[in-house]
Amino acid sequence: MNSNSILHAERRRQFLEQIDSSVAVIPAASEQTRNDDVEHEFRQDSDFFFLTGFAEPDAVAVLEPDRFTLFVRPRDREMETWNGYRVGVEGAKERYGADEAYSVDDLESVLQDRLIGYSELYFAWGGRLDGRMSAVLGKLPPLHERFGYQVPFTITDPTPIIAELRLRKSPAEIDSLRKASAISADGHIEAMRYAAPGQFEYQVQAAMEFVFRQNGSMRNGYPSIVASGANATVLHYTENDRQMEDGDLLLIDAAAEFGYFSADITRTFPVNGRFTGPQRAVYEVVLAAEKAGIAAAVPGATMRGIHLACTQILTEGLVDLGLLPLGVDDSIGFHHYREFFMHGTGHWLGMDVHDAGTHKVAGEHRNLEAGMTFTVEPGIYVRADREVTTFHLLEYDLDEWTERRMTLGAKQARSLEGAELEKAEAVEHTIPAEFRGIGVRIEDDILITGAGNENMTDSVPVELDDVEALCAEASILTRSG
Ligand SMILES: [Mn+2]
Repeated sequence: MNSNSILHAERRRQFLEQIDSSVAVIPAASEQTRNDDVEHEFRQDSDFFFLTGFAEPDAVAVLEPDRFTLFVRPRDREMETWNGYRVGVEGAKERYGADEAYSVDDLESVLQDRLIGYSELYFAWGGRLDGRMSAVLGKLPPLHERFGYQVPFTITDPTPIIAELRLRKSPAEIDSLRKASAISADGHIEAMRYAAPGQFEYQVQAAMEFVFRQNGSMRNGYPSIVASGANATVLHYTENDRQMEDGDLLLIDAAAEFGYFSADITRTFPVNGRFTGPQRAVYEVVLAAEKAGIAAAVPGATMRGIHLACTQILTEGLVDLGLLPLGVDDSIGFHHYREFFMHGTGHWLGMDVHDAGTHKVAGEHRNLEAGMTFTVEPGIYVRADREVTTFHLLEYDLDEWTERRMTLGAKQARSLEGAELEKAEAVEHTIPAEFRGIGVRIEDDILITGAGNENMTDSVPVELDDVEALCAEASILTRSG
């Protein structure tokens, strides 16, 4: 075993400790057809990769207290000629530390035998293995009835256990995340140099992603958002097909993946290299809010605490800019800031850009610990098409509304929200024209340390003067047109 497979073996040991002499069946991801015999780019399921380090599709891992078994696609000369190399059964043992390995075609027969003797099975229903697992499990009760074999009648989802392990990053994982952050930062820096009026958003994307690849990242952590002008007010805009104009801001939310860990950076800068007055004013508010959020990110704090710190500063700024009708306290109590800042301040970051882990433990906001990594990303988005906005004078608990959205579903929750707001008094407020169509988000990747935090992505400038200076630098790449 190499050092990499030792890392995965240690994770399996930690996982097995949590499931206490039971057995777990963990499936890999499958390829998804794009069209005909062309597949979408494959990326292994993060939980599966976390425990195995094995990157091929269709595999299954079986974890027992004293045995690690991998089911893999068998070597097949013809298939490999067409579709690429397979590690195969022997390679699974030699290179991935499997005690035993089989062709995935033999899953049912081997698994049926393997599950006998256990009273509890860890397996997540709802995936591609459902059919094959129910076939195996359906054959077990008769063996119990006829021969008295112990078979697993309890089936437990292992996902929350793996999520807890993924939430706290080991030193090796932090190294990968730092590397992903550094590569992503370099890409953003190049994007600021490259962007210019007349270029298309996707051309800036290509310049940035060139740097990602050149610096050793095989793929992005998520689809790049390259949103100019009013596109920046669309949170998950990924068309990236607009031709940029003089005077636009460009919001880029993009990051590289390295060693199966993804960074997550957003920067917003002027396409022509100079912020206008209104752009500058909005940007300064978002930057101050981001700094307040990062300052609040210390051991023992909570993601909610960071959100409140950001929201306070952001709302003060929105009031100063004349974007809100009332004072700061009312704007927070009535959640009027949500008209312009409608998302959370951050999320866990790791193998997945929105990484595994709950925000609450036993109903309470989770305390931050050294080794946890997440984003801080306030934003202000002023719709281009809304001259007058209605602000309702209804005080409500954002936690309760969020919970209701989770339990009832967005559609039903929204209609309840609508009905409650409808009954409340409201004020109409004209949105100052100079701010309409401006969207600004600033996002960095934070690691909680023993003493406070480390901003892993602070090599991309955020101060207005530094951003303008960087925009004025020459790109390493040539522009077309
Ligand atoms: Mn993010």
